[in-house]
Amino acid sequence: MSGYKDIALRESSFRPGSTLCPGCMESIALQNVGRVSDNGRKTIFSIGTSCAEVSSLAFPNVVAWGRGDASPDDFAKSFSIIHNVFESAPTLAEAARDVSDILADHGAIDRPIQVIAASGDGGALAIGLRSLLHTIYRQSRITMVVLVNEIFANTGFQYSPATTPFAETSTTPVGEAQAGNPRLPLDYIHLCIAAGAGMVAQVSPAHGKLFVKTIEKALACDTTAVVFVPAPCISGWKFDDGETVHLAELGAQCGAYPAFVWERGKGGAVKDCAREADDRPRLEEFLGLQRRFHHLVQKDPASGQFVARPGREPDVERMRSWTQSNVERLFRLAELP
Ligand SMILES: Cc1ncc(C[n+]2csc(CCOP(=O)(O)OP(=O)(O)O)c2C)c(N)n1
Ligand code: SF4
Repeated sequence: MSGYKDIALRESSFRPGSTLCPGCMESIALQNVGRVSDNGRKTIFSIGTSCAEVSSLAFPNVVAWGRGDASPDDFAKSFSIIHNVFESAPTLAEAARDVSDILADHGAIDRPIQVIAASGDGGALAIGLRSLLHTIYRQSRITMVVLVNEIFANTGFQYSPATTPFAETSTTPVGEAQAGNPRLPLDYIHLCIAAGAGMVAQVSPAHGKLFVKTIEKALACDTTAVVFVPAPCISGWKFDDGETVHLAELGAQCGAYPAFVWERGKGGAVKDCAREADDRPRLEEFLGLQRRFHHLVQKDPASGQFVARPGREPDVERMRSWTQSNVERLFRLAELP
């Protein structure tokens, strides 16, 4: 394992020039993944259609990937990226892994190659869930990074299987018939463990060192490692400039998406999120910072705190009980060997 400072000073393969929204967590996450993976191994990166892809690979205008001035002959610095359709990032990564391994077995290359795939939660958990589960099931030695902004952002902010209950999206509107998203999110961490992943984590760059160390561990995993990155989306979640990292941290601490790292054979842990609700930050503060929950909470002028809107108390209580069950679920999953 490398030192945090050493990693922080590396050159990232995710370079300036993308057209991701300013303040997008995906940009921070990819910059960090790009730094950790600058470790002396050739990297093959497979990315499915998503904000991160359309905003960084609009050839020939924007190609925000690469290893800068590295000589094309420098194998250790070399970087390849495969753009692919929405649902196929893990499958193509698996193919790249297999070809690399065959070339290594036949002596055509003498250095290890690392293969990383990335998708949004729509790509990985809706249309691409089958691809992801089968890549895991086949124990392909890839690192899968799922950027979870909880929506299909680049096609118009539709809900996904990762959308938080009650969130307003373009396909789960707030109205008389429903108060935002009526569904519970898919239990995707459990699914990946059950499918046979070697490592499953949920962590964002708001947990700086933990994020970097988790990506480093995932790259060293000898089967499929899946890292879900909670990714506050300024345009879809509708929060103020400068709140991206704060929201990522608050959401983790209040139980909406606790930081979690699990390794097969070793078990896991929930980090920076208390099991008891009273020991966590108030859920209303997390909701109040995002206009996708404007129908649930409002600011109390007297206390300056966010509180349930009159008549919405039962919905906020439902959110609280979902959050508690979410936290309990992760503590239980952490105990799996
Ligand atoms: C087979 C297929 N269906 C639909 C689309 C259109 N499409 C492209 S990106 C996208 C949504 C991506 O959502 P997500 O994976 O969550 O990434 P985000 O845009 O949120 O970053 C959709 C529906 C497509 N490219 N291919
Ligand atoms: S729409 Fe959301 S996920 Fe997409 S680039 Fe903007 S902030 Fe990032």
